[in-house]
Amino acid sequence: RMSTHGPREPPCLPALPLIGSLLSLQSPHPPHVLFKELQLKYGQTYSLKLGCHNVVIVNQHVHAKEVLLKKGKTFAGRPRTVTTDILTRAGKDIAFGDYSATWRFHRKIVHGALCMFGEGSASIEKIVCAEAQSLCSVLSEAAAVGLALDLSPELTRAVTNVICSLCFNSSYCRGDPEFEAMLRYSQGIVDTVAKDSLVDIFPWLQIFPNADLRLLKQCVSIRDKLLQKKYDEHKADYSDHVQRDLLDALLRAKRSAENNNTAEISAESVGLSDDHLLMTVGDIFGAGVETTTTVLKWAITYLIHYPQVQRRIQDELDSKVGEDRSPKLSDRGTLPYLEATIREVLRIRPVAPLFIPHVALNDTSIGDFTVRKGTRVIINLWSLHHDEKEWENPELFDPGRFLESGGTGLIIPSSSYLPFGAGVRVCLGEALAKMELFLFLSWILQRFTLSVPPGHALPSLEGKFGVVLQPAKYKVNATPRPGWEKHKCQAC
Ligand code: HEM
Ligand code: PLO
Repeated sequence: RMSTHGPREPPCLPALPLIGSLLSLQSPHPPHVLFKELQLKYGQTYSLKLGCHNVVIVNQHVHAKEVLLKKGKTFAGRPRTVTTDILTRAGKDIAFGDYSATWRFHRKIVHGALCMFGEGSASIEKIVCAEAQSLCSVLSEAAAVGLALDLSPELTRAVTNVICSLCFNSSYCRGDPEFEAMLRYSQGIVDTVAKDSLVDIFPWLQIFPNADLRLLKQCVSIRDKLLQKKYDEHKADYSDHVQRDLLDALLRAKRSAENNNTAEISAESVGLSDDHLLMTVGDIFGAGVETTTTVLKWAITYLIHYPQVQRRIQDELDSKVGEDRSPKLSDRGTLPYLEATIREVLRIRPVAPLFIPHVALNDTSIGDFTVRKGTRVIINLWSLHHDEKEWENPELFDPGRFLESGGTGLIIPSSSYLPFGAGVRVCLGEALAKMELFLFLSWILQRFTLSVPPGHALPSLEGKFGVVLQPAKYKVNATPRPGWEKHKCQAC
């Protein structure tokens, strides 16, 4: 028996040879909920074995911040798994790529490009507003004929076109077959990648026929063709003098490394191969679409459940923006209740409830527990955002918790709140996502009141677990608000 004073490992779930703790993980609940419940028995930080891999689960914010911030570099690794290797050509992207010089270099280029075209630039605001306009005219047309809509494809197209402009300087019209194909392959990927499915735990299972793996490979091959087409088009009319988008920024970095023919910084050695470039835009494109769309869908789902919240946002819009003009980015500071609502949606239904697993690059520790090199660390954001010690009534949807008591100033009432992660692996799209969420929601709510059609049940608040936590599909009535009935389709 180990001394109580010496270094000790986190409490471990029962584990058998070969299969590890799999038997203790059988549950009707999705993993983030199960991992939250297991705290009662094993404490806030515990470990388990998935196949032969040691995994530590962190359910509490002090330990989470130690992993992400204080020891960020030590925990900046990513595991290689069967499914993410298929998606990213063995980790040649940013999100699933392991910590390395190549990874740092790509992150830096993308960060620079997003700053230049994205965050805070006037052009991106114009792009988002044009998409919001087009989205609202689709809602108007549907309302005019009394049609209830599944908003998912419309929201996805709006969000896709924003990231499409940033990545490829292009966009899709309604019904574009390439867009329809994208919708299908992307859902296929979300349904099958990186959910700690059995093949990711036991790679040898690949040798057996497996429907999920087949679907993933099919979807990835369609995606790769689309990315390759964009890449070839860009290469064909690339110029050093104009930088239209993210892909141009990546191509420029590649050219400059190639011209700089010294041995240390050749294009290959810093990881600027065609594969790397393709996988990096693939990441930003995929993340740009699936995350923001998912949050918009959750926001609308909650607004339908809580009409009083919807009304209060509309009151705020009426008094601060009025009905003679559309909302702008510069209105963000004057619409705190909308901002608080967005924060609350990101709390109660985090897009990535388990983040992406981190890996310890050296022997290290979390709190008093020792952690060996190679251990996978899963931050359970669901536990952080539903921690009863940190949040009053955590299951309740209440944007008011992000407002000063009585006042209108915004606050973050608990440090157990990390919707975009933190540190070395923090989300690259946070600023862009927040801009889009603000503009799309303010445009929609200025013009429409959202509800389920009479006689329909309220949409489920239970998410479908995957690499992102998605709400179920349902139909929505968008009723024009007084003064907005007259506005017919103007944008198309
Ligand atoms: C990573 C959240 C939107 C690009 C992440 C992580 C989270 C997150 C929790 C993982 C952090 C970790 O593993 O420690 C969100 C949320 C979004 C959003 C809540 C929307 C509201 C976006 C957008 C983009 C993006 C729009 C693209 C422009 C990325 C990338 C990574 C990432 C590339 C991987 C970073 C790395 O591993 O180094 N995001 N994200 N995200 N996000 Fe986002
Ligand atoms: C979404 C489906 C796309 O077809 C491919 C893709 C690429 C990047 C992934 C994204 C998917 C899901 C959300 C991820 C993103 C990278 C960072 C982001 C995992 C699988 C988050 C929230 O961590």
